[in-house]
Amino acid sequence: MTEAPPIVLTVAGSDPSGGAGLQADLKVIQQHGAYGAAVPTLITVQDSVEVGQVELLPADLVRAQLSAVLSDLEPAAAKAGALGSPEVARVLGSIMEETRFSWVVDPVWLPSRGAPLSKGDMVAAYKDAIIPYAELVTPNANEAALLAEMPVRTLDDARKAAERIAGLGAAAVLIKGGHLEGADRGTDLFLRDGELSVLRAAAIVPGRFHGTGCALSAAIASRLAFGADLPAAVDGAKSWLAGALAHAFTVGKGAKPVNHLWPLNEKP
Ligand code: PXL
Repeated sequence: MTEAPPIVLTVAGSDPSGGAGLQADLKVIQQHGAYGAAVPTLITVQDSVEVGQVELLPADLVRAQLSAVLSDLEPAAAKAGALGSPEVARVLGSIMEETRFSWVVDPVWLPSRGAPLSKGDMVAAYKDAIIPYAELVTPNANEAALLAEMPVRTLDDARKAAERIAGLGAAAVLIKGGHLEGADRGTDLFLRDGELSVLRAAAIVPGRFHGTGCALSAAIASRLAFGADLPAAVDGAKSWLAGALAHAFTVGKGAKPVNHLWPLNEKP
């Protein structure tokens, strides 16, 4: 008989081009050998070049989906990506408060390529309802600046911001340093139990990519689901992501998606 793999739940937006959001998360979860469950929060109209229309799903519909899944399946870990509205964030937060598995929270508010993915005061909703129940929050520098209410331009700023975000109740913080001055792409700042570390990527892969943050947070959640502790899950996910970037291929006219199925679809 087949042994059941751990279940990883993603709560995120739909990217029909398959590079980011829910579709990407499911591929990453599957590549890690886990079983993916997926609750959509919003629908984007997008291709590999840009995000056009964004339609937010009503909070009651997201609540109903979460109730159905969680009253039946038992995830071992979960990730939250784009939530779209403060109402959805508050619905999810009230559910996170009740769950006993770990949540990796990737605050996705402003994609770099087009229409905003959220409306309303997401920062306040995350601070009140989401961050206190997160095992890990993975903001980029811009999102960290909004959460910490300070400019985040350098690695030193990021250190201070990570401490402020931990002060909001997150068990750990990973600030993705891609755009920080004086930090290489792939250099992130990790804060856990008062201990700060600078994590560097195994390799820096040149190019324009789509869905890097989604892939990283889904990989961390998948590794947690298999029982890794958080520092090991973060390190392992970063190495895995370096491979997924190195093996990326073009699918359309815009940025390349990371290779979610790496190393599964490498030719021997
Ligand atoms: O990569 C951030 C992201 C997350 N989720 C959805 C997206 C995007 C970026 O385009 O569309 C649904």
